[in-house]
Amino acid sequence: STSRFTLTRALPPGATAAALAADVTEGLSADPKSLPPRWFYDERGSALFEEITTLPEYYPTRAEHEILTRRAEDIASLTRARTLIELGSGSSAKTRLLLDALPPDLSYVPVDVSASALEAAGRGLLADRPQLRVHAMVADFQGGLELPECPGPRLVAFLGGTIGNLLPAERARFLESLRSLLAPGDALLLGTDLVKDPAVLLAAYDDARGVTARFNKNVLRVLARELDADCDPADFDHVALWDPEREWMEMRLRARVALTVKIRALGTGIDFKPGEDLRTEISAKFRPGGLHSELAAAGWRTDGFWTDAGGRFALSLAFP
Ligand code: AVJ
Repeated sequence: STSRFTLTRALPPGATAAALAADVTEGLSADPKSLPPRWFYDERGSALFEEITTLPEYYPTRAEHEILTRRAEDIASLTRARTLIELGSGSSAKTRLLLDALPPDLSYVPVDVSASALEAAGRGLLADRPQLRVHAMVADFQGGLELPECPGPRLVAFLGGTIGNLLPAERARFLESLRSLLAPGDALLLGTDLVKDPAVLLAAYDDARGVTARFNKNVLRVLARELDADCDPADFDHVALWDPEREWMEMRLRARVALTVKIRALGTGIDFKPGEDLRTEISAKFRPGGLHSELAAAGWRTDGFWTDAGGRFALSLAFP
């Protein structure tokens, strides 16, 4: 099965550390302070996210799974895809639903920043699929993708609602550059969380067992390990809030007291006032009309739009 698995590194070694240093330098000296959410996902953070997806309050994963269960066959026949490219591949439960509806000799291209996640997921999928080929790509899909030569039509899946982690301008740029990468006949399957009762959203981002709080604070451990920072997770509170104007959830880390986070690798210290926030994530929630116009503005024609029975989450199928 070795010949059916290849792994390409589109990220030069050290690129990740340099990107973290740049994000920290920029985000922690800004006012208000912020960090991009991609830094949550080291091994521990990825495991905590997997745990979040099983919590009673965190509905998006189950809602999206419900839609895929019902619609995978439609997606396969509407796209006739021979290559599936999955951005931010994560766990493979949802991937399996798509793979099982697509042709058995499919080329599967999972794209992720974590080589170890790609290895584990890729090999697991190959085990019971003798005709599948996996071309894993270590890449940061926000920084311009280079896709391997694979048969068309190609279906790009960007699931989970992760597009909501981008600011509106970043989203527009991302959707445009993705479209320019694809050819006529290729397609995009986009998962988006929908606007709903703020109480439901707040519970999903601040669960009773505190798993999301641990996930949020995990970024402090990443800073401690990668940049020799001396931050103590116990000095911060987990905060989830709904922004009704911009219709996004935010996660923040709120300093309990005045403190200075020394970042030895960068030779700096970051001062927090008591109660000062560091924004660690936005997670935008969409309305069908707004989503459709964002896709159209980036040159996509939406041909499929499906929600779960509860109307909580949506999958859109769009063509360049
Ligand atoms: C994996 C980015 C879709 O935004 O809901 C889970 C991450 N943050 N709980 C999301 C997350 C807080 C999740 N995404």
